[in-house]
Amino acid sequence: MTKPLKTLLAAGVAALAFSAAAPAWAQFQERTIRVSNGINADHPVGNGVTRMNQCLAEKSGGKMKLQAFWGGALGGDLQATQSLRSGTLEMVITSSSPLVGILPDLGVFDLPFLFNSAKEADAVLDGEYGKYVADKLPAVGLVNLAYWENGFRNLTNSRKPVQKLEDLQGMKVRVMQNNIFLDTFRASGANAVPMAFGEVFTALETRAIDGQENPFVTIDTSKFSEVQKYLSVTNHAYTPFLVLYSKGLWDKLSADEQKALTDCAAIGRDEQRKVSRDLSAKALENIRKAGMQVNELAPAEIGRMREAVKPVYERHAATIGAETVTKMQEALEKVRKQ
Ligand code: TK8
Repeated sequence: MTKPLKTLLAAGVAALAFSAAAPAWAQFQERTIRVSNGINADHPVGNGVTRMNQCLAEKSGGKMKLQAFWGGALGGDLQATQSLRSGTLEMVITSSSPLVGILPDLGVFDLPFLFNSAKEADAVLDGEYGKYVADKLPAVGLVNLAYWENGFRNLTNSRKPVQKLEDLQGMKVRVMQNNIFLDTFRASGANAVPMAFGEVFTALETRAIDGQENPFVTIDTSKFSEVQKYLSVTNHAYTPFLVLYSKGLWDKLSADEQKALTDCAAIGRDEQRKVSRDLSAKALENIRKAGMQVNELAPAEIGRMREAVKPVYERHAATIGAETVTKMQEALEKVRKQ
């Protein structure tokens, strides 16, 4: 063996030995990842972010950190998502609903009374179907790390108890910036007003609008009980949170960094969903204690609401995408058989 070859080989062996002995976080850089949130820090998303952060610290040897901003401090959900697309912000945790203008397929999650239980939602979102939708996001400049939970949505208002469909007649209800929610509430007889989440509290307080709809934990942690009197348990839709990363910035991460983020988002998700579900009953209790009147709706009335909004499915199938809707129906059938 010639001397230069020997030296080369030795160097190669040394390099191999070095990489094998190198700490697992060698492929990580110091990164502070900003995360925009519309909700407040005491929402279960806060627990999820804390858990995700611990996980990232372990995997990256303390190099990767999430820095969360709350209460829309970095702008509304849609605005923050656009910042991800232009590569000026790393992450946002948002309901999928305001993003239908970016990816119409996301509208599938807004179809009224789609999921019957959290178990169904988990199975569909964490399974093949969730991946099918998430795979469409890179084309619009976004990467979904996981589906977290906002939850089943319920209606609040300051005017009167809503116990049946007719009570909604002419009521000014804020909906997310989303045609399916708009149509659902119009079909129910309400005067639906699309609005960004950050403007809702003030709009309720000044009575520019009568009501809004969100899950118990969001109603509670956003203090809507201070400006709303009546709550109707409608469970009319389940909204997932998307944990989104900017595709442009994602492509600049190492494979190890990407894997850590994906793995830790799933660990954060499990914690976030657990807290969300544990807290839901407590949130309802807080809402009651804050002086709101809670109305459970008779199953027959919920049935009438379901009937009234049925045409929404037909009207929006083409916009959402026929394949996306059909695949959802198939996924649900499969889950319901299990
Ligand atoms: C929070 C929103 C909110 C959503 C809405 O950022 O807009 O009503 O339900 O929870 O994503």
